Amino acid sequence: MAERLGIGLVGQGFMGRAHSNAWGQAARFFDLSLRPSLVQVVARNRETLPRFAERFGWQGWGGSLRSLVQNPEVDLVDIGTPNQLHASQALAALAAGKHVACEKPLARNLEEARVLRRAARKAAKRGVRSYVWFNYRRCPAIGLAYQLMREGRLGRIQEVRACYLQSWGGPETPMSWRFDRSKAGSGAHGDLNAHLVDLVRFLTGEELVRVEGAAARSFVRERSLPGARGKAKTKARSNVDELFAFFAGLSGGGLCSFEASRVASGRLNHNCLELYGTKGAFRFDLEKMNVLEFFDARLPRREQGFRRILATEAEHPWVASWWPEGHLLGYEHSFVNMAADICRELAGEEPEVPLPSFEDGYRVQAVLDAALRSARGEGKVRVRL
Ligand code: SOE
Repeated sequence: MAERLGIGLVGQGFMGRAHSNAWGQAARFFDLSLRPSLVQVVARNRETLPRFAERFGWQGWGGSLRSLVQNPEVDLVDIGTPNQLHASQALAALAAGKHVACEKPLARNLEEARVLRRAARKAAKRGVRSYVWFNYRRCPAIGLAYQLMREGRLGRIQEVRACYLQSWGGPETPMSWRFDRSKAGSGAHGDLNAHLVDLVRFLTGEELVRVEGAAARSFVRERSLPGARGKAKTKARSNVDELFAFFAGLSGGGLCSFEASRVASGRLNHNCLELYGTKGAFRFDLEKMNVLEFFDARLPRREQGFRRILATEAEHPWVASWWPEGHLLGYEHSFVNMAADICRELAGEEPEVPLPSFEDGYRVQAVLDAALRSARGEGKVRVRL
């Protein structure tokens, strides 16, 4: 009989749904010796929470964060709330001896991330684990790229081009926490460059050590307040970047460009990574998430060219737990794969691909922070790891 891993979730929004689905699906598709049990979900909106809990199969709902972190049935606290709540909620869970899986970015700024890293290191001495939902590590095509990189198939990485382009951030989008710097920390930068920085660190195995230059744009100054019709105040100030680009140097000597945008007209979820090494190259595009394009410079020149690998074979990471070859996976599978790997790691098994911890979350935040300082005029900024 498999043991259970009691999950407590905070938040019922986009990530609350993605994480609930992941915990609910993991044991249906993966053979787990530690199986998620959806114990309790808490969230601000108590009106919609019972329906949410019933739809996703939560055994209990409601109560305070305190009731959740004190619940003896809860072993892991999953934080799917807006950025401004991550630090207080993660600290409360770690202090209560619970494992934590927190949405990205880990924090709003480097100081918050430093406090969380310190708390996670202290909790780790008691066997408590901390994770950050950098879910794209668990797209099979990225998992394949990770494996090939560990085999040295690209040689020394000289150039990385990373962009995450969306187009939902125009003036017609109403105000939310994502557009308030005091709540989000930053805009597209912390939201999307966070994913790119994690993927570059993860795939190259190198650190980003210095930001060489950065620039940002905020195109939208105010946004309509949802449900404010007829009220005195109908608009709120939007004070985050819609576009943030920067260059950073890798510890191995290579140079990376990063570009995050919420106003790239026509781009819906264009998370695109290109790695260029001395022996080959990769290209990944989330909008074609099952494909890894691979250029192998070791082939005879007449046979060279970018190959399109459909990472849907049983040999590719996580795929054997899903469908026969060629049947494709989607966005939600990256979260299920991560939930399954967290269960595996907490059961003492070694996942095929490393899980992102609060240490990784901190190191991502350190790069984001250096880029913000560079964009504010500090020029070349060393990353404070
Ligand atoms: C932004 O819209 C967003 O939801 C990010 O916050 C997520 O991290 C990304 O996976 C999809 O886009």
